[in-house]
Amino acid sequence: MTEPAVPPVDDGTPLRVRVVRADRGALLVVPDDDLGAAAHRAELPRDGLLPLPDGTRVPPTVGDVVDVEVDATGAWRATALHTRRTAVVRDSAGRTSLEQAVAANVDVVLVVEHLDPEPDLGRVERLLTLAWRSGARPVVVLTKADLVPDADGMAAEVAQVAIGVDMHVVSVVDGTGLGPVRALLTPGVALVAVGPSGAGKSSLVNELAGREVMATHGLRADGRGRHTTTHRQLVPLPGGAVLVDTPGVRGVGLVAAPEALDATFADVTALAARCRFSDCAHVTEPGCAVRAAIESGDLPERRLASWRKLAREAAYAARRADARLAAEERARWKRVTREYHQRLRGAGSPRA
Ligand SMILES: Nc1nc2c(ncn2[C@@H]2O[C@H](COP(=O)(O)OP(=O)(O)OP(=O)(O)O)[C@@H](O)[C@H]2O)c(=O)[nH]1
Ligand SMILES: [Mg+2]
Ligand SMILES: [Zn+2]
Repeated sequence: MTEPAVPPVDDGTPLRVRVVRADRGALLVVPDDDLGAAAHRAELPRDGLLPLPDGTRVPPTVGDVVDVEVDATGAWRATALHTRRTAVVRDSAGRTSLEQAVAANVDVVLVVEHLDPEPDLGRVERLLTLAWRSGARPVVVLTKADLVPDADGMAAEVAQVAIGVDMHVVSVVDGTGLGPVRALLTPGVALVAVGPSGAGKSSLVNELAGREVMATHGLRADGRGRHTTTHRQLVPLPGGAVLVDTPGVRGVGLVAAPEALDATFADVTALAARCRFSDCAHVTEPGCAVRAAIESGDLPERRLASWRKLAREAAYAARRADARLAAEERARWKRVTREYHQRLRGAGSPRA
């Protein structure tokens, strides 16, 4: 991109940088103490992975703190990854890993959902679970308030599935609710916006940045459908906060997250704790507090169904992760055994 805002390091001390954008072979990075500086390219090792302090090698993601060194040709090379304070992680069907880190070291996850068309409560629950699991604080942002007659009434319905979560109703067209969102942007804070394609994530990012950083659907003239944003990018905002814009996804796979599910479905878990049987399945058991709440209208039936669906999915992801671990362990033993036999052959016949 542009010239580095910092002098290249040549005394062997690695430079601490933040990842603005992560592509296959290289990163775009800015100095960790000057996130508004011009981004610089940093090469990745051939396998695209960097070691964490514990030795595991993982692909770096947007928001990661990385060490870079300058090689003889003056190129920046990423050498190591700092431990992630928080990580937004989704299930990935990829062959090389089961999980994909969407963003690292964020403080707030903005769950962005449109009011028009109608908000999808199941999606909000799913993204809230993703947010709770990340270790960052979830905040719901309902967009396009200008397009609906009763935005607050709709927000009240969404609030029922966003327990203990702050919510903002906004419009970038008439400026509704932007003040409270701006109030989140304190110096040094990092946010990530997640939500469906067309929800208005990039529009919000541009509004907060005060300039056109990300392309939005409305500006595209080529008539192509949705999925305007195609890569994740960390955008510096006025006042010293940063915000990661992400491409909208149709379905975000959940990774195993029992505690995160408990947080998202705090109402269901609180009721379940009062069922007569501790292993109550909330179907026909006597003394089921969950069924009682559904019958009295205190708990929407869809809430239980939604909780079941996500819990099943998380359990499936956990089993798959276990199976993968087991397979890796078998492969490791195969390798160790083969090497042992090769050594034996090389050293002649083994002694007892
Ligand atoms: N009326 C109205 N339209 C909005 C608002 N916010 C965004 N839009 C429009 O919604 C469309 C999609 O906005 P984007 O910001 O590109 O949506 P996105 O979430 O970034 O979508 P992807 O990049 O595909 O994930 C654009 O045409 C915007 O102009 C709003 O508050 N009110
Ligand atoms: Mg976008
Ligand atoms: Zn029960």
